[in-house]
Amino acid sequence: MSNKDKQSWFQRLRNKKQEDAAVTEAESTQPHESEGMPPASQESEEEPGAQQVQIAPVLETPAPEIPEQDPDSPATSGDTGDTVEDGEPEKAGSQEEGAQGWFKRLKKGLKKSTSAVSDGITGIFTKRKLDDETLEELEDLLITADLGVNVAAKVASALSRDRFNKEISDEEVKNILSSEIEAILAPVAQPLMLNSANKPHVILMAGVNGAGKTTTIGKLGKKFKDDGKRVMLAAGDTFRAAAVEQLQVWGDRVGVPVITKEIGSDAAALAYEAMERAIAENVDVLLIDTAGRLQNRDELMAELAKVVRVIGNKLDGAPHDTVIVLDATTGQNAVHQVEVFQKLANISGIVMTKLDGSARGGVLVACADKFGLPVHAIGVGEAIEDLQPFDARDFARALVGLEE
Ligand SMILES: Nc1nc2c(ncn2[C@@H]2O[C@H](COP(=O)(O)OP(=O)(O)O)[C@@H](O)[C@H]2O)c(=O)[nH]1
Ligand SMILES: [Mg+2]
Repeated sequence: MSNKDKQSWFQRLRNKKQEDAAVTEAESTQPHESEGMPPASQESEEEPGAQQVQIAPVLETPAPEIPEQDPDSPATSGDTGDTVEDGEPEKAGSQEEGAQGWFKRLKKGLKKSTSAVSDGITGIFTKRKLDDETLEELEDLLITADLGVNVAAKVASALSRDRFNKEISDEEVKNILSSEIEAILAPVAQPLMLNSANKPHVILMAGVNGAGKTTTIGKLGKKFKDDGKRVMLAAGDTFRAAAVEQLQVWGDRVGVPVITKEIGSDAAALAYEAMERAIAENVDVLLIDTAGRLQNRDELMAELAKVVRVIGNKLDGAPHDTVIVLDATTGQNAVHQVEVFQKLANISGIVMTKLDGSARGGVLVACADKFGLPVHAIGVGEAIEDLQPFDARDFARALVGLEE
């Protein structure tokens, strides 16, 4: 495998990070259109694949509020998908800030989660000692911010190790907290790597309806295409007409083929057809969408198992990645979703979306701590550039409100 093959778009984006500072004023003020769910009217005018991936622009307009799902009932609350397609994509064209690095973009996206953590710490540690009382308050704060009981305890013990009964500033607490979070996140920050020996490299996207599967497939498809890969998408959520259409729109937009079947047809049959075509057409990467309805778990489990079996029969070792897409606004429910889907399929990694609309971004730390699964990417908005490679240090520092 050549180095170029090994280099994922994530790594390239990472390299681009350094270049962000150099983005010119002219570039940064140039409007760019919304990528969330492109209106059909734009499709005809747009040359597929012609659009450049923009790295730096940051949206001035606030991210749309994502309604919170009921944390106690993942089965029904996650199923927001059918209405999702009607949602207005984020208006990205009007105003953009000047040259901004990834960090600022991430920080902006995480704003709500950050203020939950950062303001709380300042509140607790202003002119106070690190004692049992403040430690308990800190633990409560971290649990409330969705980092999980285990992470909260770890942080508290790290803090008390050498600072107990001493005065400590909020800034010091934030630094220690961010180091602890970074240590938890570093081992899981692993980009989605395509292996060019896999023809095609098959990625199965799982997760509850509304989590961001289809959108993430569209964004990844665009990035891979821009990386010079032959990309194919498969509309494996055969249950919902809107879901198939939504993927088709992304395919047209990105300029890559989308394999579809009639609504209600067997997802495994669709997967089989997609595999055949992908192999015949020498595709590099096949991204397969799946249904996310959990109302009937047995049915979904059987369907997913069959899809996986069919894919594996067509190509040894496939699917090469089975990625669960999680919606950060669901807080602790995201942890529960991983548990559920691990029983349904052999989950190999995580993408977490909607960190922008959420005050519960800390759940990513809880997931990392609990499952140790690779976190491939995070979504901090609806634009293509808002799907970012996951960087442990950046995330940890942004979350607790520190500078880069
Ligand atoms: N604000 C925000 N919205 C997102 C993000 N990722 C996805 N979405 C939106 O979430 C909604 C549901 O996404 P979709 O891909 O249809 O979910 P699916 O049912 O899992 O396929 C869509 O309106 C997306 O545009 C993100 O990172 N930030
Ligand atoms: Mg979908």
